[in-house]
Amino acid sequence: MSLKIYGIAASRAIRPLWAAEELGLPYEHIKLHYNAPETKQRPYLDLNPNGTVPAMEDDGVAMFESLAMTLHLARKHGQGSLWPEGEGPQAQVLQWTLWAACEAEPPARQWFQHTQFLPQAQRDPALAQAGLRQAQDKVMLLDRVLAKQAYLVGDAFTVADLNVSAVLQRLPAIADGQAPHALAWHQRCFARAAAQRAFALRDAK
Ligand SMILES: N[C@@H](CCC(=O)N[C@@H](CS)C(=O)NCC(=O)O)C(=O)O
Repeated sequence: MSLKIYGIAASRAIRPLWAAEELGLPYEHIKLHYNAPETKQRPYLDLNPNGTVPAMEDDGVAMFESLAMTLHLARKHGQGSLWPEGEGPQAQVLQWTLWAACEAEPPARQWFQHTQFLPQAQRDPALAQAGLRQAQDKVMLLDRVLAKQAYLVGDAFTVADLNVSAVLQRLPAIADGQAPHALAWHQRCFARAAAQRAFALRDAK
């Protein structure tokens, strides 16, 4: 088995890295920065024609899109654990993953970019505020769901929790003291040994 994950851990590469750690998979981590010129050139573009990180190679299969990578790894190696059994739970994994990508990530990203990521001169406080308000609505939705259950798909951690919590990595700052159920769930996800190992890669050289 050969698994390669391209992209520094302080990027969306954290998502497949976390999934690989959850599944106990051996992998090679190629710590490519998202601003590295190599990401815009071949041979990297053959793996990820978007010129972004992460990219992944699994037994010769090249992939882009971080959340597709976690789903792929979970389905391939995590049957009955990260990838739950049964059509209904599996449908919910897909549902929450697309929700993370389509509904939660855009406003959370807008808020983060206009408060922390972009150079000061490019930040727009109105966009930051609008992003925050929309991201807070998503966190409150999660809070209502997680008031009734410990995890997004039933009572055990699945790749749905990994995907949503990783996309809403900054949920505590977004929630701003609200959403106790979502906050507790987020803490449970990030306290996992595999999450700790993956996030520790951000400090590794
Ligand atoms: N939807 C893609 C987004 C990939 C993406 O935008 N990655 C950022 C780093 S987190 C990047 O490489 N940015 C550099 C660029 O856009 O040139 C995914 O989830 O994999």
